[in-house]
Amino acid sequence: MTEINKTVLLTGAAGDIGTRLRPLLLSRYSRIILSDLQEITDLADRESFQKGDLVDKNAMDDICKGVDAIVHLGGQSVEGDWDTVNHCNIQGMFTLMEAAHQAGVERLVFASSNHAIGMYSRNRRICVDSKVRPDSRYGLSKAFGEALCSLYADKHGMRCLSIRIGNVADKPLDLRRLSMWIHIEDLFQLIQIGVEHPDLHNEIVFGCSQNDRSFWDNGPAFRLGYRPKHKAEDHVVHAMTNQKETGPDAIGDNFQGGTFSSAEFDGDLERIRWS
Ligand code: 15L
Repeated sequence: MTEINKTVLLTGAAGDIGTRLRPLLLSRYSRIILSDLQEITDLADRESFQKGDLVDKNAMDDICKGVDAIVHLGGQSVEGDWDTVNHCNIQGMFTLMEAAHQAGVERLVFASSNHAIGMYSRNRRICVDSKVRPDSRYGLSKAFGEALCSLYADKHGMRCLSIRIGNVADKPLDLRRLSMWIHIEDLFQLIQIGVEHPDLHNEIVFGCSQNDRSFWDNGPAFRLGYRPKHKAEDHVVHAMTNQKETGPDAIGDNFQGGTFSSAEFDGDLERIRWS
């Protein structure tokens, strides 16, 4: 891949997706700044590490200096209590965004999540214009992040891409993931669109590979040039074998968000199932 001269900041770099992304980012961009609360020591030549708490404005101001694009994976990546989700994903992302704006960072790629729309029935095929329907406090924080991107794109001219990531793994893990799995190389393709596409203003796309059972119409991603290479159906035996072991979830199996939707559920299943 041709290397291009850009400094990319990767937040949440020590996590699973961050670790998978590092070699791909290195294959394309000249300088990668890795940031996380957990120290990363196995640095490659063009990688550097800056420890930073997302809610620490001084640290974020420092980290954003000289950065062309941010790939924001950092924060809380699963459901948590409100204080945790609020601290990491609401206050943290706001602090990062403000620091990025003040430092003149041109682009931000936000790792949003399928859980921003997880209360949709699996019978529904939705598009990015469908209203948000979070399945958890975590999903709610991702909807906030998408709105924050909209604000900073419209008001401050930042170019933003929110990727509603399904599930990143080597293979789809179960029946639900056959609909929303994404291979890391396909995710990287979407990230490249966020970092490089000349006409990007603010877009939301679904982060899924070429999945026959997708719940999502990913038109905006395709219009931006996304051409996923990996297919969930190639791993159907693996996914269904795992599914048998997991067993049913009477509530979660109705919803796109799965166990995130069924956790703490005491709503009216009949009323929402078809809405
Ligand atoms: C997510 O947003 C989480 O970060 C990840 O850990 C998985 O739970 C994924 O969604 C999923 O829905 O499979």
